[in-house]
Amino acid sequence: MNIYFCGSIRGGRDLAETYEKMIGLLGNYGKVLTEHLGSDEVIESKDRVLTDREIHDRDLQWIVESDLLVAEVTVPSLGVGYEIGRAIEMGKPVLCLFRSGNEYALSAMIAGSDRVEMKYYQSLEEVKDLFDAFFSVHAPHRTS
Ligand code: 6K6
Repeated sequence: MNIYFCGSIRGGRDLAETYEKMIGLLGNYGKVLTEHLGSDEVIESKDRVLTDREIHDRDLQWIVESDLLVAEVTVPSLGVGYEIGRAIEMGKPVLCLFRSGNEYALSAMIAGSDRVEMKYYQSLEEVKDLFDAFFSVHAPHRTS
């Protein structure tokens, strides 16, 4: 089970710690192809050596290779929105998570899409339950 996790990079890193924790949880269900999203240090060092074209093409290829996509959508990010749209076009299951009770507003293009599973959370405990529910539908016979 290949999992593509999305979280804001150039859109802002306010929730980087949350991304790291979510990536840790997702490791219980499969291989997270975008593990670097939880670490500012890794992003900083890799950003210097890859061109934007290389990042775009590699990430799109990873979406192709993924069984599903999980996106933390609280901090608005063009890249995350783009990845969600591309994954939908490819027919991948998409789970979007928005942390309630913060200063950010969620785009209607995500909140209003019937092609994503839109979920709201406040704690990581809730996220665990949301992951269990999502993977029990989309990866019911997983071995890892
Ligand atoms: C880090 C590690 C390797 O290369 C880097 C440099 N930058 C990026 N690396 C990987 N994915 C990226 C990078 N920049 C954007 N993305 C993708 O877009 C990620 O998959 C995120 O989900 C999303 C973030 O988009 P912005 O618009 O917030 O940057």
